[in-house]
Amino acid sequence: MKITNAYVNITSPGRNFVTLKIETDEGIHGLGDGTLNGRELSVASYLTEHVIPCIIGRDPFQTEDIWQYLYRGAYWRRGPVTMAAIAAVDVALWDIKGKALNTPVYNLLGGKSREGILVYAHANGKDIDHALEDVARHKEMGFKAIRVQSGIPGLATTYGISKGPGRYEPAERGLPSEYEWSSELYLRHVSKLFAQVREVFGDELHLLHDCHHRLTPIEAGRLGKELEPFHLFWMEDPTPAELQEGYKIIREHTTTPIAVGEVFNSIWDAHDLIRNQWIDYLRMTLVHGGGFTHLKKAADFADLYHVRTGFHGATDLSPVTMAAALHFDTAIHNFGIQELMPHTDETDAVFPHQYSFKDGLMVPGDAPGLGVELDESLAAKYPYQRAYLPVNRKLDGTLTDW
Ligand code: KDG
Ligand code: MG
Repeated sequence: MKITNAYVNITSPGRNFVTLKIETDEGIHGLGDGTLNGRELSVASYLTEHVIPCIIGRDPFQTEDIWQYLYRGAYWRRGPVTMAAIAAVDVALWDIKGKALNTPVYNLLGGKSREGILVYAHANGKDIDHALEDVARHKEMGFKAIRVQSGIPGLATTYGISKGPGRYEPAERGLPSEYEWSSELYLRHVSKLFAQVREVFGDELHLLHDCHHRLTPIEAGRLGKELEPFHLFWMEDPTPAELQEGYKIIREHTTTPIAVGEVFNSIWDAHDLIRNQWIDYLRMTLVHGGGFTHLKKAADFADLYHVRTGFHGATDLSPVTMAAALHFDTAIHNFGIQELMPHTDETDAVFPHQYSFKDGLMVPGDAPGLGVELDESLAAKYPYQRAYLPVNRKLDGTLTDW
């Protein structure tokens, strides 16, 4: 089999998505996601200008060789744009392999290790009462694991909370908006939120929380310690992770499990975190971490150190990534949990898919390949619209991590 054609589709059914379609001489095609929130056109251009010309004529079954060619062959290694582009190719090729062999991708990754994938939902509210209502709503929908975020008294905006009545979406159309931040106000508030959630909902529910890279290591250690009585499933991205040994400080102060890595794009971003056992869950996922070929190696390495996966699954990861993640989650041994932030109905219509949710679990479906398609004529009705993630400033105006 030979790759005969490949092209990028950009569509915005509620938010922007970059999808690579690879076609072959046997009439089989595959899809890969290359969406990088707020930087979508860079990946599209990297694919169109630099990657697609190099893969035409190759055998789509050679996923390892093509991965190495695109990674080592570029000379310039890693980085979110490069790795999202490589991921788009890699995931599309595994989709082709599955379709050609008439089997779901999870069978090519080791077969079923479980019957259903534990997923966590997002509950949020402008204050604790509204957050509690949203937890109740998600519990009613069947979720067994729920991430809880709430507005912080004294701050007009914060991560994870919708500004208006609509659902929360991290990227906003137009140029970046500015949010405000105070670690002091936040730290005063979070344990009150979780004390109430446990009081109202008891001990059964798995609870998660995302600090979204805003604390220093010692602040994160303090927060983790304060949250111990509420036994969280995890505390996510407590501090930026470029300085991996920062996590040693957090680990020394708390037994609250730590998840990190949604902005990682290679195992080298997490090597020290894993081998020193400073984290419990790795969030780097397929679209930003180089696809199945690299993530399988990263997950196998993490398994040796008792680190499990907890893949990023926000709305900026397209249904192609969600399908791919569910195949991966089904097959690997050290799966932990999968994030689920549902897409808009328009997005689900543009990407018809086989995966489904029931009683707190998801399944990828048994269609050959990934079980997700792109309706290109519907996609054409939603042209790209510029959108950015917000930026964050401390109360004195200093720019900080969002
Ligand atoms: O593109 C950024 C979002 O995906 C991110 O803000 C969402 O932190 C996030 C999460 O945990 O889903
Ligand atoms: Mg996060």
